[in-house]
Amino acid sequence: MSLSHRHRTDPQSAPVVRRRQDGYVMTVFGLMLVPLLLMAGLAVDVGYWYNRASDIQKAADAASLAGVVWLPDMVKAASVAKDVAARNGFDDAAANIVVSVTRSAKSPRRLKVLITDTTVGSFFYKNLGGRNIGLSRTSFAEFVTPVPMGSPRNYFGTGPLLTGNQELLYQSVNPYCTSKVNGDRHQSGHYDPLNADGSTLSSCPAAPSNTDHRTGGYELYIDAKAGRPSAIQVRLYDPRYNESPVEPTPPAGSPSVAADEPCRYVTRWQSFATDLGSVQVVAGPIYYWNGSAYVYLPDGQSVSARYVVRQETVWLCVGPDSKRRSGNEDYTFSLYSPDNTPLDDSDNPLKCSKTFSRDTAFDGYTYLGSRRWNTLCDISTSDATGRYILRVKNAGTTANTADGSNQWGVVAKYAGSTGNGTCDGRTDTLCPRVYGKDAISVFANTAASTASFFLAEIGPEHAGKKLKLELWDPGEGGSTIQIMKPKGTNSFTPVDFTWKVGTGTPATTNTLDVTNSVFNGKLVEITVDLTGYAPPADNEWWQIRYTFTSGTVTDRTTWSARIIGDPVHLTEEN
Ligand SMILES: [Ca+2]
Ligand SMILES: [Ca+2]
Ligand SMILES: [Ca+2]
Ligand SMILES: [Ca+2]
Repeated sequence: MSLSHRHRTDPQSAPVVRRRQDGYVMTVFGLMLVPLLLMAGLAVDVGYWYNRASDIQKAADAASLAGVVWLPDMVKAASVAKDVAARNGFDDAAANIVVSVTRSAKSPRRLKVLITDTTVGSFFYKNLGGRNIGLSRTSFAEFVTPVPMGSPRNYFGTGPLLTGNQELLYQSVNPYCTSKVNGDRHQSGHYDPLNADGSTLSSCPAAPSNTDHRTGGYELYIDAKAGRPSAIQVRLYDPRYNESPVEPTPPAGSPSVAADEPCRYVTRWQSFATDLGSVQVVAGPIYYWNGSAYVYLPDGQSVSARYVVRQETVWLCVGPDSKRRSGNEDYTFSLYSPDNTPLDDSDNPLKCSKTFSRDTAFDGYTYLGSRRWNTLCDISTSDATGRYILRVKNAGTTANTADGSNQWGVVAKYAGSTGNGTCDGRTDTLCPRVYGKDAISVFANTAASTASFFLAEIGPEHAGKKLKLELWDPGEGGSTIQIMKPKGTNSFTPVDFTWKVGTGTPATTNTLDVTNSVFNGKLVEITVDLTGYAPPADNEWWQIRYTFTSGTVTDRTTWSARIIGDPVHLTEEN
């Protein structure tokens, strides 16, 4: 036992075994060396290929992000994308590099960049007889443009002018000194909640105290399409701020006012004697409605303590403006051309501009049954194609008496068109659409007790995201407001939404209760979940629906819409 034990531990016999084992290891190692080397080499190669693919992906991402903002200008988008790819090491001009830039078939605002390196080398694979491999990476970038608002057509703010297709709202910009409580979120200089009852303004600071004030005013876009058949005339309806009627002057004291101007309901101050026994007539025009005499305060007249003053709705056949006090305000309308920096609207070249004072004359032509028109300028067929910016703002006059609202509208019509030249961008690809950019300031007004207005265009590419709506000062005197999504060519259905005011608790509903003017001077923030959203192919426009039990929808308000998320971002496409 000991021998065998000793034998087994015989120092002379051990090397034999060891040699035998060493030989075995050497043999196995020798046998495995090639695959080991191959595997090690492959690991190095795979690592290299991985890094190379990562570099290609990064370059494709950078290229798609840089190019997408130029859509729909595909030539420019491709040029910028390829330039950025080249600067990241993937030059389309190189023999082994292909940079393909195309517009996504699924969204006009999505750019696809495909970068291929056809001859990615290797350290081992090639030496073992392998060939250079090709590596490709794709990137999709999306550019979320501001949500078009207010109108799918080539006009916006024509009130009741278009018989049979009435918008029933005007665009509106209040004088700078009109308190924000009266509905203008971005052009009122200050916010004095007391002013809603007609009290004298307590202040109107030169530097705006309204934190939502926008120095640049409101912005709209006008689409000038490639291949347009003639010049686009940009016509402004009643751009000046002046309530006085155009001829014929409504006959004072007449119960039925005749005028060729559109008649409308207006909210204005009504003065009664303190005992309410008889009507106190203040010097100035008198209009009749429903058998009672109503007056408005003429220039220079201030509200007297002798009167009980309250707001009433009356029917007038004068221009659309509402002037509660004597002050005047100039308004400037400016048109800017498309340029090379599509993400920045502040640097576009000025095409034309006009400032309208109280008595600026209308141009004198009759259009849509009215003579209250001024043509801003034409966009000729040789002018730049793309999105023109129309900017409107008040002059910022700091007279406390400038209190009211300047209603206006715009039509962008082809000079060569027949009839009234109106068109609908949903069915007419060459239609020079006019629409608000991110915020519209409007005066909704109809004799009906229920009315729907075009709110915003939400394309199917926004499915799964969230739509954020903001309604400033909505619905005084009304009952309910609903947000309607498109269901068919011309049909809509209310959506559920979450809403809140300030730091209030969010609530979910499909019908916002606005009774008792609960949102006077307040901002209602609404969020709509677009999960599963799939609009009909021919209608991506949402509406806002008002119901007033009193029988007359009237609201001076500012609406905003945007899609939550980064305006330019990478995305996926299946
Ligand atoms: Ca209000
Ligand atoms: Ca620009
Ligand atoms: Ca006006
Ligand atoms: Ca309002």
